[in-house]
Amino acid sequence: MNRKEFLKLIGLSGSLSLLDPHNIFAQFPKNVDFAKSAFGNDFLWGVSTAAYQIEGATKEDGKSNSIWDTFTQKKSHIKDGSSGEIACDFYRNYSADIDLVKYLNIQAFRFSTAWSRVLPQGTGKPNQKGLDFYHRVIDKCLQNNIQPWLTLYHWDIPQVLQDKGGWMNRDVIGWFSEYTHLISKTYGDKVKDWIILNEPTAFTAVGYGLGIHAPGLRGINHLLPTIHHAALCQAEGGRIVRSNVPDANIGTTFSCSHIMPLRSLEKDHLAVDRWDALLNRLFIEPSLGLGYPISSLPFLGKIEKHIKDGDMEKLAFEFDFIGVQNYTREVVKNIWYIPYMHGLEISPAKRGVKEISEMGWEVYPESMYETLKKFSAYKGVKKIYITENGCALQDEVIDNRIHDIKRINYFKSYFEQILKAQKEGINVGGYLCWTLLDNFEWREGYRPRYGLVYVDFKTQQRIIKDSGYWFKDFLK
Ligand code: GCO
Repeated sequence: MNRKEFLKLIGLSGSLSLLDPHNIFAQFPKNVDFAKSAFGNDFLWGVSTAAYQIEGATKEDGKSNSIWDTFTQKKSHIKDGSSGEIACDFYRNYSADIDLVKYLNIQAFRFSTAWSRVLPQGTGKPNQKGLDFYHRVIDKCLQNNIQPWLTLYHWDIPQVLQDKGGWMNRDVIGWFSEYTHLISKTYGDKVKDWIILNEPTAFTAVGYGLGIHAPGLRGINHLLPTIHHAALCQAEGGRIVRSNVPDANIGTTFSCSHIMPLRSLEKDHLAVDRWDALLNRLFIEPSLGLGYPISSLPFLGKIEKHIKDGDMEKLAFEFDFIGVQNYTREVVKNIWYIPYMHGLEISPAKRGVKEISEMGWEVYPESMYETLKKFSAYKGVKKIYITENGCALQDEVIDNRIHDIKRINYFKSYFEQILKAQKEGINVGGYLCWTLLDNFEWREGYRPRYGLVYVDFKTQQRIIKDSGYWFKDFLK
């Protein structure tokens, strides 16, 4: 089969066609390039970050410990024994870093507020120095004509609240409501784009189910109440921002993966259904009034003992947009002895896939199109922003440059898929790249680099990568 036949087969004929999209690390064909205008003039281009991953200053100006400060004290929890104690020192470098956002022609800067910086006790007396920091960040964005996008929760609940059970304790609804009220009242006159939770499936399942993220708890007795309370906070946070910031654009984000069966066997398709319920449906469907996907994932049924009268209605909130965060696909095989899921994701390496990121994730551009198609199919979804997407690489400095052509090709091949979705009428409002600066990649530490800008963590020097210059040129 020749290239033309292959492209026709996978429906990628025409001017925007690629070489074999699974081999995007090949030199990108020169005759294909994207003008920003192809996405529409009101398409928003941004970049996403998160407090614990970039700020550092974890004990400064009154900030108390978050669960990640505690979790990283045990060196073995993180693959390189590191922590976010310094990270990118964004707490001090925020002004120059936001100047970089401007220099790269990026229109929106997504950041998260650290709950333990503004409410060191979790609730009660605010820490003015913490509040003042985010005023400085927001004001710097506005001075640079950059839209600040504020994420309320990016995984860092204060340790003092975790000591009372954290997300497992139903009191978290009150705690989170107080925090959301404070932040939306404080910044609502300057911030119009709000994200309530970042990837609830990730922080609940990985932190309270598998135990490999903070707070390091395992088992469904920790996981199920956590899921329900996070889902209630997802909607309650929306209602609070809605009432405090009447002109707000309110959304929440979901980690999303395109899931495919390893074999065309009924039992592998059923395994896909179970993984899809956990990875994709678990939090969006309650927010749409559809309840939890228990029929596809029977063990979820035990969540019902945590549901009180009126909760099911309270799970729903009419978001203005949803944030889709897609990087890759999962390929799943039925394995009966795996508890609860009775299936496992078969790694790209085991499947003989060559294009793998530094996270061990397959580069599979079609996952973006399939994810956009899937989530836009929900009746209640009004608009989608891609609030995270990017490629982790090792990145090497050569003569003060980083020639990360693989990351440029990653962007182009995923952009191709966004365009394809838009052409089919899917309402995608923008793309916020993960991420501006190389930063603390949770359990992976600092090895996987995602930034458009390289960070030398010994000197805190920033070096714009070739992908950063490409982005700047693309967005000019
Ligand atoms: C996530 C988090 C980010 C990660 C990013 C790269 O989606 O896991 O929101 O904090 O750093 O996704 O893995």
